[in-house]
Amino acid sequence: MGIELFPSMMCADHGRFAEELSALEKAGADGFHIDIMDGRFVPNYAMSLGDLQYFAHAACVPLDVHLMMEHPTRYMEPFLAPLRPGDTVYIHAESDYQPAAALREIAERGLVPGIALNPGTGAEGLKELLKIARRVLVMTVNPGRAGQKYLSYVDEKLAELLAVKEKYGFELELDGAIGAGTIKKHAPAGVKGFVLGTSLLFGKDEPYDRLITRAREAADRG
Ligand code: S6P
Ligand code: MG
Repeated sequence: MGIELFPSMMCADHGRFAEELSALEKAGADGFHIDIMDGRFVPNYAMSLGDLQYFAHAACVPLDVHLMMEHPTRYMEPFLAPLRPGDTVYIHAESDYQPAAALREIAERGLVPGIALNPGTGAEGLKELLKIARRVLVMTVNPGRAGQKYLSYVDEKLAELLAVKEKYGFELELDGAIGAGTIKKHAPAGVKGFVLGTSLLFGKDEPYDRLITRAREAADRG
């Protein structure tokens, strides 16, 4: 099953980004998930613009940039500038009066436009955005922190989005408390991307390559 696995670099060792990047690429990571927080849309800060510039410069695989910021139409530009064609940028549907305009700007720069949805945001009313977004990031925890519990009520919305993903032409990705059981359940249903944080990848006693291989096997066993 062709799933994509994105280590969430806010969970990596920030004092050893070069070693982390190299080990995760060797282990088969499909891209790096970069969490950007503004302290307003979510009550926290994660990776910096400098971190994003470093990964855009050093990574061989695509970046998966998750903007948790208010009004991305006004504030996202510096975070788009370092990116390479094919990198994905997710803005939150809840974060702007004009999310469609933000998605359009991302696409016009040759980047992949993505829409992220808080657990409390339903799929109803998103039809027009789904026509523009090429990827949808379904948050399975309330954004702002790593190490939370998976919110299983989100599964109903996920099923609704899976049912229309071919019609509108987008891929689905899950972010928040992703373990092998989640991958095993949702990959066969058609979820393409999974963000890997402390639940499956970071702070474990096993090497990254073994953990990533096991995550892929979970998808195949589903
Ligand atoms: C949360 C952020 C996520 C986390 C990820 C951590 O605000 O958007 O990308 O980094 O959820 O994974 P885990 O397994 O610790 O929940
Ligand atoms: Mg994220």
